[in-house]
Amino acid sequence: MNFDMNAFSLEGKVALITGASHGIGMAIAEAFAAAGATICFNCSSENSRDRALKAYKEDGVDAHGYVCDVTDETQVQALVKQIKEEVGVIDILVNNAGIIKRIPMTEMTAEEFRQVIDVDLNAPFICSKAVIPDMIEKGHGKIINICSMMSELGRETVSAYAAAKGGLKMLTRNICSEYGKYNIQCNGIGPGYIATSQTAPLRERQPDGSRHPFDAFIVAKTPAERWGVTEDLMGPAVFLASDASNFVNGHVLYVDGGILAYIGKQP
Ligand code: NAP
Ligand code: GCO
Repeated sequence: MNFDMNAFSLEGKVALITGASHGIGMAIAEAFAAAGATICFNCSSENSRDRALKAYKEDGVDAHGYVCDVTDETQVQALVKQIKEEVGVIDILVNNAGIIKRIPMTEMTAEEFRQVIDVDLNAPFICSKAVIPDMIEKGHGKIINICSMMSELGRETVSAYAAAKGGLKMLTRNICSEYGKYNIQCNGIGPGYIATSQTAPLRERQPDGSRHPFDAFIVAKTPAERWGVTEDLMGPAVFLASDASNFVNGHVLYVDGGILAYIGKQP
């Protein structure tokens, strides 16, 4: 029996990566482009989109960029329709757009809680609902939800984020359950602690020039003894977007340097 390495190819596929103006989403988009996909991304402002388009072009990626608030179903439905008309039917959706608010729960307002749930959980529902009908008609589809270690663990000040990412793990399993029969695979990627703008506050140098305590904590908790970088997510994302994973469904692939498996270095 021969294995065809083209199983990892994304040639001819149209991918929408939400929130891919920088960070993890941009890395995933660039990996998909390297694998042959046509890249579409959205973000929340024209400035962000235009900066991202310039960055993609500098990296040799001819991306299609859109401004669309993923929490607004009308905007998302219009985005999917516009991409279908301008680029083609979306074969791969990555629900990457996300926010976090680090506030002790008893100090967090209900509105702040709702804002995080809206972007990190309601939006993946809205975006997935928008692309699934065309995936059914086409006979295949890939949905990748960017979950988190907080899909499994809690920690102080991230109650809304953990609730959202825990829910996103179960939404992943439910899309698998409901649409697997249409050859749609919905999986999650659970990044560990990755050096992006979202985690920058956790890595800032202290006034005395020393490392942020959380920075040292994470390195001690990670068997790889380092923070992740966005490049670490590229291969796993291409795998889950490709035909090589057509019998993988409802799974969350943790890309965390081993944190979830490790009790942590003895102090
Ligand atoms: P990031 O650098 O903060 O980027 C977030 C992206 O989401 C930006 O492109 C932002 O667009 C977009 N976005 C936010 N709200 C939006 C909305 N309402 N509509 C459209 N776009 C919106 O984040 P990141 O670190 O790359 O994280 C990306 C994903 O990975 C998130 O879901 C995050 O929860 C998850 N994650 C991150 C880590 C980590 O350690 N960094 C670990 C696990 C999971 P603008 O540029 O317009 O603001
Ligand atoms: C935090 C971090 C984490 C990471 C990520 C870990 O404040 O604990 O932001 O939530 O972003 O989600 O997987």
